[in-house]
Amino acid sequence: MRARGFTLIEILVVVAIIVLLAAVLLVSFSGVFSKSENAQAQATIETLKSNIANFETRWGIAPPGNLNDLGVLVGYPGLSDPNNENTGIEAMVLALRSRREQGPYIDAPLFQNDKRRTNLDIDTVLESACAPNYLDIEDGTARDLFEIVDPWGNPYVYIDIKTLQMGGFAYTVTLGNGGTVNINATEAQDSLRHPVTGSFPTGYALWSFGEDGVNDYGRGDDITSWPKYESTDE
Ligand SMILES: [Ca+2]
Ligand SMILES: [Ca+2]
Ligand SMILES: [Ca+2]
Repeated sequence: MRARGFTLIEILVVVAIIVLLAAVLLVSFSGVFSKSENAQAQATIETLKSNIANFETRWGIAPPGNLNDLGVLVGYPGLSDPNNENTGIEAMVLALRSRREQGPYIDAPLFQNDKRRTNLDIDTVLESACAPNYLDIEDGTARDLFEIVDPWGNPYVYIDIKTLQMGGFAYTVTLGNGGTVNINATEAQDSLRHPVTGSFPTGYALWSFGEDGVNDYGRGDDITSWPKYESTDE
């Protein structure tokens, strides 16, 4: 019996199997990655939900979703978003930064994470509003009107329920890629109303546009602070 090498066919079969395995692994890994981004987005929402709950315990209401209402709440009625961009999340983050009533409430690791905390529309809050008798923002910290962004670089959207019920608001969300998306009251009210009960999420609505970067007002692939509605019309 003489030793023989592999035939060409045998080698080709082995190579084909290796290529197939690599392809399968690649596909399943990319699935894992997008799943882990969704999980990350949901985890950030859960963190903010618990921060909001702490604020709510002390102040009796969820953080206002616009700077005018936040100004009224802290006794500085002149407060407003200088550029009408990213308004909801900015007001919420600013409220959670207040040291009043045993704040700040915002999760420190989240707030200190430069990949999660940005200021895409480059705006600031008035210095006088940061004083101890108003917002009481920690001395020496930035006066930026920060947003918290999802794993795809887009700001979360936040609307408190009073603002949602009142309607009449409209502002722009600045996306991570420089694009913009309009948020308006009528569309928000239509989409955030439960298709069967007709009620809004309790207290506030906080959502990510999801992997597609398109605002579905909490439907589609969006990631939400409330239990997502079963789709009735899709
Ligand atoms: Ca802004
Ligand atoms: Ca901003
Ligand atoms: Ca979406």
